[in-house]
Amino acid sequence: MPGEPQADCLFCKIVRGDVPATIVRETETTVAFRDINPQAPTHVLVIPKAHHRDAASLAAEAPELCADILREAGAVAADEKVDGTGYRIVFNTGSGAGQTVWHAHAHVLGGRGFEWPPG
Ligand code: IU
Repeated sequence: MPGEPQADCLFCKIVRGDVPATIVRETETTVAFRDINPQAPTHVLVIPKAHHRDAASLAAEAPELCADILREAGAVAADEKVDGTGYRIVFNTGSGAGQTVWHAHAHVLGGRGFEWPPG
């Protein structure tokens, strides 16, 4: 069932506290924690506590959580003081785009310059 916790999902385990993570923010519906392999001085992942496999599934199955994630991404950027210079919110969606963890997540990247188009 969409939204149900998955026993073998790494991010569901982080939500449950079964896998350690450096959590920087938490709400009733979301958790934000530092990426273990940071690609920028600020690299935080914002995830829904409910399990949805990617951003498109999340939008279809629980659209209200998309707003929660974007609101938290902005709060992370403010906490990290990268909101003034600008930051990037990335949802890798599908393996061809680099998604490796099949639990929807927003990367919040900041603290350095960014190029367009992205790599
Ligand atoms: P992706 O968009 O699915 O590739 O992002 C998954 C991210 O999860 C990636 O940046 C990893 O470094 C990160 N990550 C993590 O923070 N903690 C972990 O235990 C594992 C992956 I495995």
